[in-house]
Amino acid sequence: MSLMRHCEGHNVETLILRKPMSFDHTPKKRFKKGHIVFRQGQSADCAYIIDRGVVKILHEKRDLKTLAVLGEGEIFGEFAIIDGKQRTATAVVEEDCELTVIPKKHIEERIANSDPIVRFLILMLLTRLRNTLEDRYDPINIKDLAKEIGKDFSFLYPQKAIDEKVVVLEKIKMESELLDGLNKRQFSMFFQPIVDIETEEIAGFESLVRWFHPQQGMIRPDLFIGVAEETSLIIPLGEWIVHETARRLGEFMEHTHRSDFFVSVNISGKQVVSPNFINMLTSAVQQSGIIPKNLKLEITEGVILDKSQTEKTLDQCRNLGFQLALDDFGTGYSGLRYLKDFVVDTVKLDKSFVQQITNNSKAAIMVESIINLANGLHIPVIAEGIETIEHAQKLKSFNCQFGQGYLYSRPVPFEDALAMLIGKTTQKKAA
Ligand code: G
Ligand code: G
Ligand code: MN
Repeated sequence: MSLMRHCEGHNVETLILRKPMSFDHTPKKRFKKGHIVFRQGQSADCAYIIDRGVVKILHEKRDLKTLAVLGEGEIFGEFAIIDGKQRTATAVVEEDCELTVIPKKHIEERIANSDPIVRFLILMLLTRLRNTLEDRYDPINIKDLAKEIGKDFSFLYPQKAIDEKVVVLEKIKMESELLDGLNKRQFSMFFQPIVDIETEEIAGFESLVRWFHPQQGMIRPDLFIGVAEETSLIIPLGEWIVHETARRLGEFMEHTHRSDFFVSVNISGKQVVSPNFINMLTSAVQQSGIIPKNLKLEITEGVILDKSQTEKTLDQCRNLGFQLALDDFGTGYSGLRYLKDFVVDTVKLDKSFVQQITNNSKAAIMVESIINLANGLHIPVIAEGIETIEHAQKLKSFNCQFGQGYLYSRPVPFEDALAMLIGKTTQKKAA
């Protein structure tokens, strides 16, 4: 039996006498008592906000059970827009109404731009609600829902095809495991040497976080830093990273007498603008007994959130004696402005440029120009992602002072890094 016939079988004149409205883009609509604004089972093209009057929401399968009585300021008709399915119920004017029409497109656009997990949760909720209304139990197919929100979560599982596994919930799971992992000390800092390209001596290290997950083994930061940044987890994680890096820097300093030795630590944009950032840095310095000058803060231009707040805080860091490095230089669009307006101690040339200098003449010209520019400003350049001797030789011919990459060493645990430092030169392609 169709919903319509079922409804007509009931003796509710108002439902039968008046036709449902058709949508014609008028922003305001006025309706008399008894008018059917829309009917259960119809397709939906808008939602409504009640400016005046009362609207009753009825369910036609439950002897016209009243699901809700809505008044001024309330919204209705949004369910079917959100999940793109038919109307879940019928809306009848109970007291003369003035309604503002909210076009489907406006809601759809907001949903499309919202956090995929929020979208997923809303769709799940609506599916459950539809099940309850219809007194049925359709199992909720998470895979289909994931497809509906159209988001590719394969970045969490790059080794697996997206439809092999239900990955939407994996992201929420990861968030909770991250916090647990932090409490259970599953994180560790690795260190990748930064060398003087001319002498191949170690000038410093970049500290890079690793997560040793009890089931999944070692997880690389590009898989979880983004998740941590989307939540506020990056704040406690980032705090641990800074403290641990500072502690290890202290240990390195006991074995090297070079005052210009440094360890650089990646700072996320969200961390810089967190209210406790400067206190956190100074307490890390105090607890580890290091000097701020030996700690270099790597900031990626792309992650800078609140520009003026970020710049203010970075200035404070500079005044406290910390060094600043512009990470992934070349990939953003305001890198040059930062060089002009900021005191930058180091430029880290992104590996996507460096790795093309031997086979792409444009990349080579750009890299040489960036190095000349930085040298002209007396800012040393660290070229990232050096993998071959040819990369290194070319960079040397461009007067690039420092390099980092698999040619010299991969990121390694602290003990291995210390051994390299004490041995003074790098062991090529160490573990
Ligand atoms: O070490 P690996 O190549 O997997 O790092 C990948 C990226 O993850 C780095 O380029 C860096 O942007 C980010 N990353 C690594 N370690 C840290 C860290 O300790 N803190 C932050 N915020 N990002 C990190
Ligand atoms: O923070 P940043 O985005 O600069 O981190 C650099 C990352 O790049 C490090 O985590 C490191 O694991 C990775 N890396 C370092 N050297 C090389 C390299 O020679 N080749 C490639 N592909 N990656 C590298
Ligand atoms: Mn970095």
